[in-house]
Amino acid sequence: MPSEPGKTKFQIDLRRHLRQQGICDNLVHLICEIAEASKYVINAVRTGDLGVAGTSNLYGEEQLALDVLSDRIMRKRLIQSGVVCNIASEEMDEIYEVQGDANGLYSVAYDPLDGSSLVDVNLAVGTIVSIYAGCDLLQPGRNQVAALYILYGPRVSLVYTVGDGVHEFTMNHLMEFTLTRENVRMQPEGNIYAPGGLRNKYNDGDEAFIKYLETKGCKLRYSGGFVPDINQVLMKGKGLFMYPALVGSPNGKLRVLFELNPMAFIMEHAGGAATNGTIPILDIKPESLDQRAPIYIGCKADVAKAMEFLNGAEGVSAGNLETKSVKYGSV
Ligand code: AHM
Ligand code: MG
Repeated sequence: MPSEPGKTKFQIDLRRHLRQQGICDNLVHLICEIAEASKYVINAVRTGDLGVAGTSNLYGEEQLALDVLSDRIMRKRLIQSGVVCNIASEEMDEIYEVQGDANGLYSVAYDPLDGSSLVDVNLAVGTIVSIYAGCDLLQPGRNQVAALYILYGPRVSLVYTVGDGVHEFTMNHLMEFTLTRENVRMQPEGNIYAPGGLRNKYNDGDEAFIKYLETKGCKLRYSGGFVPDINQVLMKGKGLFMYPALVGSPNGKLRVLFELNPMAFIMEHAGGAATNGTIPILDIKPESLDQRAPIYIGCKADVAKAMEFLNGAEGVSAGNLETKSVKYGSV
């Protein structure tokens, strides 16, 4: 997309860029409100209480004070936006109904502070957001009208798509998001890999795939934070992130609604791919808010290669999770 006459692309702010996308005013407003909320989240990350909240989320995981605070910041802003009907969050047990009339409104699923356990060791974390038209949140990710994430690293960046290219904005000294990369594109294949999960719980197909990547000379680049790990693959335009099925966790760890769908939507619109090992992430029909799935996401050829290993085409079988659980005991 061309920059406006008289303006370099570095001077284009988020609202102006969104308006150039030809989307409706409500969606522009919603994304800008989420961007505003992120300024309070980053303030909480930088200065907030690092302790536990004393509560747990719907996965039974202990919530940190930062998880709860970030969730409240996001939820309040979404409610007050006036353009949202339903909200789902990784930190809430059920859907929060803001208003019943879906006409012209949006529903939002989000992870307010993904990787929050990394804040106390000062690693990068992020907010991940998925947006649908209307009230239905349990629909395939392909129906998203927008997806974005905000990365809280040495700099704060926001990456979004509304289905027409993927664009990166960076927060400046005035806390405004200005355009830094337009139409981010993935190369066909890459040389970096970010493998999540304990490797001694991998099945034979995933193990063989990792050995293939190592032999090929790919660089290991894994931070433990989904947002920075995906952002690296996306901004370098090459490589792959995976969080596979594990012994004792056949659906992996990451959640379809809050983590996988928005990242898969962004990755596909940048020319990459995302699969659960069988079908594209975006074609999964979620049945519950807490649904998880394995994920392989990044360059098309790398994702296809992972699937070849998983499906036995490279001479190994993926179906050994049971024998592995015997080998390693109950996990
Ligand atoms: P969270 O939503 O509870 O923060 O968990 C998601 C994070 C991701 O950022 C990361 O990819 C993954 O968990 C790492 O998990 P683990 O270290 O447990 O394998
Ligand atoms: Mg998360």
